Amino acid sequence: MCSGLSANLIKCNKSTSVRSKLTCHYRRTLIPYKRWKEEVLNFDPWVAQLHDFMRDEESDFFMQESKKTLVPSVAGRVVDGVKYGTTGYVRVGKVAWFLDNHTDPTVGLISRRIEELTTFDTKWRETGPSGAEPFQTVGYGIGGNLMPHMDHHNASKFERDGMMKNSGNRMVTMLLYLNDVEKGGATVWPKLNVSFFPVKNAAVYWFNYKRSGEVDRRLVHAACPVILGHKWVATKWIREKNQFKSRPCGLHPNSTDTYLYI
Ligand SMILES: O=C(O)CCC(=O)C(=O)O
Repeated sequence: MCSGLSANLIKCNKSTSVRSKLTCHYRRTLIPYKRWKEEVLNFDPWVAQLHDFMRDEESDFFMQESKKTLVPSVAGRVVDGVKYGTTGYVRVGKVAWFLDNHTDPTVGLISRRIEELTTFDTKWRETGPSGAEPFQTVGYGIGGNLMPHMDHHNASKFERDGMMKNSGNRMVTMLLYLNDVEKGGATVWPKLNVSFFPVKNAAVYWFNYKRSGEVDRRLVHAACPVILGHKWVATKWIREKNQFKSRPCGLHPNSTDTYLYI
């Protein structure tokens, strides 16, 4: 999957009815005149790419600013007796965090852009329920990767993490690709046979939870090793609780999302 070959082959072999749903269209936003170019990578469950979601200078800002505070990722590791992550996966890469009230307005601007697009509350708040986490950037060097995992936290983290109690779990993942990678570094969803190779300024998003509130395990994903160059991404994890108006629980376990119909 990391080479992209099997995913391309499978895409071609998909039935016409499935392929007909992999559309490109303009996604409406909360701002009446604003649209984003969206390409459906997988219809059910939904995984979609937004073309040119960022501007060069915005992506460059995140990359350059991250370098000042990067620390090795703890994902999948045990640090001071605390286990981070849901399973035995490990990330080989470095991370930095950006609060929305960062002195540079770019951070708040991109957060608001995601809010306009998704209609979800994307604000991180120091106290009380937050709509989302601060941005996390990840820098992967050659060989950098992240093993297959789901993004939601497990129950034990739920109990000890104040944000989990106040804001709920990670409902949506929005991945922003900050640079082009010379070789490797695809994000892959093995159960869906989807591979996405980093494209500077693109964003990809998906729902980790079904509308029934059940974790959607089909969305297990991984970051393939970088073979040549570096890879930089920024992630916004949108939390569940504050989205109850925009994405209410479904009336039956298989309720789908109305956003699928543009
Ligand atoms: O870097 C990627 O392509 C995926 C990152 C990811 O899955 C994560 O940070 O949870």
